[in-house]
Amino acid sequence: MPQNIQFTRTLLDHLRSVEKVAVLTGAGISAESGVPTFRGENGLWKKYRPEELANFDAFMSNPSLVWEWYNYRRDLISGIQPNPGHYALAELEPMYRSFTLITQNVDGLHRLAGSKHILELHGNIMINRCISCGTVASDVQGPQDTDLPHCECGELLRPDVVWFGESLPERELRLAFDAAESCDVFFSIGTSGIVQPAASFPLVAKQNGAYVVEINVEETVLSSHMDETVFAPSGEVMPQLVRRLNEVRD
Ligand code: BV8
Ligand code: ZN
Repeated sequence: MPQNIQFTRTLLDHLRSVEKVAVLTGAGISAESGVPTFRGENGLWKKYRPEELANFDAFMSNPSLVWEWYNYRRDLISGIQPNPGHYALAELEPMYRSFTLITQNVDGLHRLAGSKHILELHGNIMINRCISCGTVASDVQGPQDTDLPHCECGELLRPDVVWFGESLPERELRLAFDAAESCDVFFSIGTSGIVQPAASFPLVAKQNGAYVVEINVEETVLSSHMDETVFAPSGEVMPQLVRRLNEVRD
């Protein structure tokens, strides 16, 4: 039975009166959909080393291993659905004049849940891109067995995600900073706050006067900087928050 979450009067009053809300999500918001996180107990980085898999040099030195890992994750993701936390964020969006959902996740679950204004900072795992000419192929599966997917130009295809050491997409990064700098309330949901530059957004929001709320099942490096932290699963917290806000509006 989900626990009854307590929200402060300050947060509820803010959310009933402000115009601009921004959200940063990480792997934690997809955990209740069955997607493993990166740094939790059975996190992906526990079994694999990111240096060996989520960077360009690793890919070029062993494309089959990296494709094997991404296919394993694609299989994991293709069978799952958004959870109540994703749906609650989609419900929240039209309640504000300006609502920006910044995600580090590559699983596409926010779009599937109906969110519209999404900034995918780290790309999308279901899309392939040519390492040379940049052609994007969204319906191509990775290699089965040994053959690696190639572009018409003859070069290798890679998953269209941002690897360590690679810069984030210009447009998404700029819009994310704009949102963090100008919002009235900023949520950090289900992220350990370790990966840069994404982890800087809650602090940018705070520095620009936003009321910053963290929703996580455990303390993170961001917690001490937050105005409010709700320690509970986002799939329970977010639907209850939306319900509380709707109560007032009826
Ligand atoms: C860049 C995509 C520069 C691929 C990912 C110092 C040393 C070395 C390197 C650096 C450094 N400082 C900065 C860097 C660079 C590096 C970095 O940040 N390294 C870290 C590890 C220190 N950053 C980069 O390389 C970035 N690029 O900086 O470029 C540059 C500049 C100009 C020109 C050229 C280059 C690129 C970063 C992107 C890397 N790509 N993934 C893929 O997915 O395969 S990172 C990976 O981590 C995922 O994208 C993931 O989204 C991201 C962040 O992880 P989280 O989402 O936070 O997940 P995590 O498991 O950590 O935490 C989950 C949380 O959820 C936990 O807190 C848990 O408690 C909570 N939770 C669990 N269940 C629930 C829950 N919360 C709520 N409810 C629940 N039910
Ligand atoms: Zn090509």
